[in-house]
Parts: sequence; C-alpha cells; structure tokens
Amino acid sequence: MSEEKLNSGSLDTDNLTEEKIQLKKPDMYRIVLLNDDYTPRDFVVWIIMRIFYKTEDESNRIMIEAHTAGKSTIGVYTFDIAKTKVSQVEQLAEKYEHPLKCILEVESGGDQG
Ligand code: TYC
Repeated sequence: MSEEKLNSGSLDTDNLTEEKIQLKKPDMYRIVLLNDDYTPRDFVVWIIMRIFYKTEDESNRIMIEAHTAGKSTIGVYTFDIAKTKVSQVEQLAEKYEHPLKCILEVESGGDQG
C-alpha cells in the first residue's frame, strides 16, 4: 500500500485483512526421534547427519537422548519439509532393514506467537 493512500484517510480495510493473512506465520512441526532396541547407534547418527544436516557431535547427542529418554527432538520445520524428512528417514530405515522411527508433533499453530 502506498504512503499516499495510508495518509489520505481513505484506508481500505479489506486490503488490510488480506495483508494480515499473508503475513501469518506458518504452522511448525517438531520431528521427534523414537528409541528402539535394534537400530545400531551408528546408523541413527548417520541418518541425523545425512537427513537433518546436524554435526556429528549434535547427532550423537540427539541419538543418546533418544536412547536414554525414549525420544528426542531433532528439529522444527514447516509441514512439507518435516513430512519429506520423515519419509526420507523411513525409506533409508526400510532399505537397511532397521525399525527406526520418527514422528511429527505440532510445535505451534498459525495463530500463536
Ligand atoms: N537403542 C538403540 C540401541 O541400543 C540405539 C538407538 C538410539 C535406536 C536412538 C533408536 O532413536 C534411536 N542399539
């Protein structure tokens, strides 16, 4: 909207609403890694590095947290990216015949913070 229109007193509120909707933050999704008794630790670390671009130290930390606490957050992403990453993990886990799983949890709705 032009400065001129903003200052003219003839503000078009329909357009204001539209702009507000366009600026809404996207819903975000947490990818949570689940522990199991069979997947080798090295494979878990390799997956985190390869799919999520984490350092080896960070990947190791996430793996150990899942191993000891049962689950660990890998990262927070928009829906499409999160779904793609989960599916990449599923494909590699299936290919190498490991039961490794990660799930999506809602981190924030669009009308929050
Ligand atoms: N618990 C597995 C083992 O002892 C290792 C592991 C860690 C598996 C984290 C999954 O998300 C996981 N081999």
